[in-house]
Amino acid sequence: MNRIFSGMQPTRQLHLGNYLGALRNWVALQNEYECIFCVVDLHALTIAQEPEVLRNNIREVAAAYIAAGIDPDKNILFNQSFVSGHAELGWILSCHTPLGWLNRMTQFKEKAGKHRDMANLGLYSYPVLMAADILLYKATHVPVGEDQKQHLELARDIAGAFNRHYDTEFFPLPEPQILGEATRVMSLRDGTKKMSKSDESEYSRINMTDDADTIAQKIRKAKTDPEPLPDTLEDLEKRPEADNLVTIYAALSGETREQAIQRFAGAQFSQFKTALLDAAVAHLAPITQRMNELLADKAEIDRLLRKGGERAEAIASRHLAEVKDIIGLLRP
Ligand code: AQP
Repeated sequence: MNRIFSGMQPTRQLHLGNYLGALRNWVALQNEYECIFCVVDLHALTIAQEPEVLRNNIREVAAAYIAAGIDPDKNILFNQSFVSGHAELGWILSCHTPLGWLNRMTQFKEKAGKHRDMANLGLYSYPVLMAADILLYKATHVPVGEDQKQHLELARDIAGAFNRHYDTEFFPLPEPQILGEATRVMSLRDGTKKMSKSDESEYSRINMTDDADTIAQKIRKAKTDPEPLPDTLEDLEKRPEADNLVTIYAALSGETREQAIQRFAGAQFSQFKTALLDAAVAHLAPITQRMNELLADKAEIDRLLRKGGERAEAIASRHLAEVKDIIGLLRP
């Protein structure tokens, strides 16, 4: 059976990178797979959180999923901390993960920066918890943006190590699904840096909650270069900021990058940016409006998350019991 698991951290507001790199693909995939979509709130604890802000961010991410088109009845939609099996399997898998594998993770190096000794253990072992999230449901496919590819490879390695150690085929090796034109959306301020929730500059990203004026301002201020747009992908790829904006346009308008570059070959950025911001507003405005409607009834979001959590728990507890049998733990 093919089963999808994927999630997003409620660290701050979701942005266009999260949407184009992952969420939009989930919406399309929900018709082909059995899907489990999670708000990975335990992962959010790897950075300092204000309890009330975290609570609201969890609801906001859930609202973004639903507003973007995820059906909470058809799919399982819940927050990670509802199911304690994530943390429990995370511990078990951490005992099967050599430190050397974690030392290779580039995201930890980037996020920990120069003060690696001060980074918390959770940030370091984050990819093991992510492996547990996926394997707890024996998910076969994981739709993510390109930045998560290395973590997905580690999840496969951990699943393989577990299976070999216990001479079993218990865990499937999960396949990454990196789909669409915009698998790595870059910062609007620097075309060589990923668009990220944690970037200090608000102008580096378009948030899913931005209104039309804010989107327009951010796109107008987006970094570009002085040349008009080129007419080949080859020339575009030498210009990171232009490449990023054309990629975003293509993804929003449902074209390929090749089609988008043909359409705007020789255009000045002022003209292109008007088309881009129109496409961004047309695409995001209905989602933002729906999100705001959903967020007006927090109790209903909490109810949906609880309901999804109960469905997730039923699968997770069965698999965790099987893992305990395999590794020799006595069950209550
Ligand atoms: N810039 C991006 N382009 C394409 N996809 C992206 N994703 C994230 N940024 C981009 C994808 O969104 C999903 C959820 O990501 P996450 O919330 O787990 O955290 P992240 O990957 O660490 O994303 P951020 O926005 O950079 O968050 P912070 O700053 O908190 O670390 C994943 O599928 C991811 O690939």
